Amino acid sequence: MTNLALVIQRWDPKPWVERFNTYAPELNVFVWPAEGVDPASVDYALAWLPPEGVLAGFSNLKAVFSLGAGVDHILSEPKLPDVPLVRIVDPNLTMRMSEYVCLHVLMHHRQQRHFDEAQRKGVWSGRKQWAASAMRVGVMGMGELGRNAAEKLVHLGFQVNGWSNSHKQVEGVTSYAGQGELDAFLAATDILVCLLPHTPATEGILNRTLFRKLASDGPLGAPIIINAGRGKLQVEANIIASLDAGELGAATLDVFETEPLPASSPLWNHPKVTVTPHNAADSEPEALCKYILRQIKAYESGGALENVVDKKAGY
Ligand code: NDP
Ligand code: OXD
Repeated sequence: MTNLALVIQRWDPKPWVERFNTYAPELNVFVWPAEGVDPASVDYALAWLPPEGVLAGFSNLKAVFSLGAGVDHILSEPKLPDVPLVRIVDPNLTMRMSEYVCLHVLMHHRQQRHFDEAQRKGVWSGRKQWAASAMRVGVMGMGELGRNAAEKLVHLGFQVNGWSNSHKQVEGVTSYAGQGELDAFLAATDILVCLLPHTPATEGILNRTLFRKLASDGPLGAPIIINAGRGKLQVEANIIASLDAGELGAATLDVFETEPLPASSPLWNHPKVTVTPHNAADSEPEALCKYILRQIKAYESGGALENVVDKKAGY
């Protein structure tokens, strides 16, 4: 019998168990900690925010699956077993992220926050509106998610630039790469969309020094940031300082230094901030169970795993 342990914090594991039982009744799926189950019998760990030390206790593990696209929550485990770490790359998740990016880029571009406020006050208040082609959107992180979002933004008519470790060829998108081209990328960005992973190299990258390098001559008067990558990429005190100083015009934040966002955070009530609860691209058990099961089936039959993480790179 092949044993799958769901090691999940903050999410309800029930829908995952139900889907695995429906699609692969021949596998033994249980939520960890599972009474009476020997950790040495676990073949595959399916993890979201696994508590420290749990994965290290599975001594005969064949692979770890992250239940999300990000893997920082697993790579932070000091004694991670030396087995392949697989992450989610799935159209369902990718499309959700592109929906989120388009929604928030358009919300800022169309100045919807102003109209919401005007409606609340009962004021008929028009504003000058630009075509998408007047707006430069910069996507930091041109991986699976960034690339798809960039393509959608091109279709909407925006001028789109992308920044990543290596250069990319995406139709309609100007590619920038590495530290050497970061300043030029920022100087050409009115709306910054961050879809970077959290690694030692990216931690705190969204800081005041970076915000001051964004274009300040765009149609909206001040640059906008949208972060749906990870909270540890951003310095929240710097975001607030830059918003208050007018260096940033507004921010949409889906991820936070501490999650859930503490009730005491000034971000909750800041007039220029839109907060969403780390749900830009939820992991949907129905779609993702099928992806994981397809991979396990192939691996058990001698095939290769897909989307294996380069642990040294950290993403
Ligand atoms: P990928 O690994 O496919 O892409 C990561 C991109 O970031 C790559 O283009 C990579 O460059 C670039 N990158 C990494 N490090 C650096 C660096 N130091 N400097 C410049 N570029 C860098 O990841 P995904 O697109 O699948 O996911 C991105 C992140 O989105 C996840 O790690 C996760 O944190 C977040 N996420 C958030 C969700 C949410 O609901 N808020 C949902 C899902 C994911 P290169 O291509 O050259 O290697
Ligand atoms: C992910 C996430 O990494 O939901 O998939 O944050």
